[in-house]
Amino acid sequence: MAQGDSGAAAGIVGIVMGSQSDWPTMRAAADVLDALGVAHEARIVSAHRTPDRLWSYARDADARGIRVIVAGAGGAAHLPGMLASKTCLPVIGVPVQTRALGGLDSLYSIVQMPRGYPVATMAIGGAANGGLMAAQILALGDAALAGRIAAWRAALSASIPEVPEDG
Ligand code: RP5
Repeated sequence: MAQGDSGAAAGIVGIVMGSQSDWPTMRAAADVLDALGVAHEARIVSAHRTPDRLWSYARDADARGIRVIVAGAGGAAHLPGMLASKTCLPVIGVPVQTRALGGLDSLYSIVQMPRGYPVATMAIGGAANGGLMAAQILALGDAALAGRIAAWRAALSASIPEVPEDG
């Protein structure tokens, strides 16, 4: 089992990223999917450095049982959009924060897709929400998962204090 994969042989959610350096950001998607009991896999698939890997990943994802892709990249972040050009599976884009431009470059690269090829774009660094969005899509056909998401949100809500404290 590769690092970042859940126990299932094939992940239902494909978490892909342009570089190893994106993993500290993207592991938040894996963490939330773990918490919700959603099978997932994590792969490095670079639009520029491994274009053949990108093409075969997108081409084979549906047949391999992937239902949603969460794709994170930084800078010239073409990975989510190129995946969306090759597969009809929903693609959720996560702009990774960059040193030079703070992630605005990543955000603009991901969000401005042409008509016909949408990428559901999260906030800069918003990998946890990417995982949650993937789970919510899957929960449309999975009442048990919908219940786990509701419980997860209720726990988050309950953890928010009503009165601020010093320090
Ligand atoms: C992008 O370039 C990756 O998604 C990453 O965010 C960025 C920098 O990659 P490294 O130079 O750290 O491998 O393709």
